[in-house]
Amino acid sequence: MRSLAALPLLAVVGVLAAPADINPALSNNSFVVSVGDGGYAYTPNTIVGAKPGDTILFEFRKGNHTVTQTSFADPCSPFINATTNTKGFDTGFMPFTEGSNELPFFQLKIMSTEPIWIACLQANHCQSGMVMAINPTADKTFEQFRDAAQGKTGTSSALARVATSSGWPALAGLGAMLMLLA
Ligand SMILES: [Cu+2]
Repeated sequence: MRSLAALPLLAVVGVLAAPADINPALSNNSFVVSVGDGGYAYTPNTIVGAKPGDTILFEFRKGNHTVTQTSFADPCSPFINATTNTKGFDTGFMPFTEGSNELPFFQLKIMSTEPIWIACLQANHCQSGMVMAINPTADKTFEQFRDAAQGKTGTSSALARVATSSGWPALAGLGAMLMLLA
């Protein structure tokens, strides 16, 4: 009886050790988000459980949109930490040409489990609800973020930025970075 009991233990140890030793990347998840397909929308508009090493592929399927890191407190403005001068990632405008065979895309690499807030800064798209949350929390939900975005009035901050920006795309962000794929 004693020897029989020992065998399953050995087997369990072997199974657990194998994936981590052979290929750590197996545990990473890939998500795909469609941009603009359903009007002013990211589909899906919420991703939960994203963790460092995961990737999110944004496919720009219609219109002309951006994937811009913003903040919970200011949903429709590009993220910037004024103290450290840390900025967010920003694809800039990614127009899709109707009838084209080429689908513009960007891949976002997740580097944190903290919430990441995203908006489209084309015209009034953000204010129309074109926002997205990665890892929202019970205290800071996607719905709260979207409601705040839609409560904004006046000229979108995006319009001012379009006229002055020459730094797109901005790849490095807070908790995530954009990667150009070959
Ligand atoms: Cu848009």
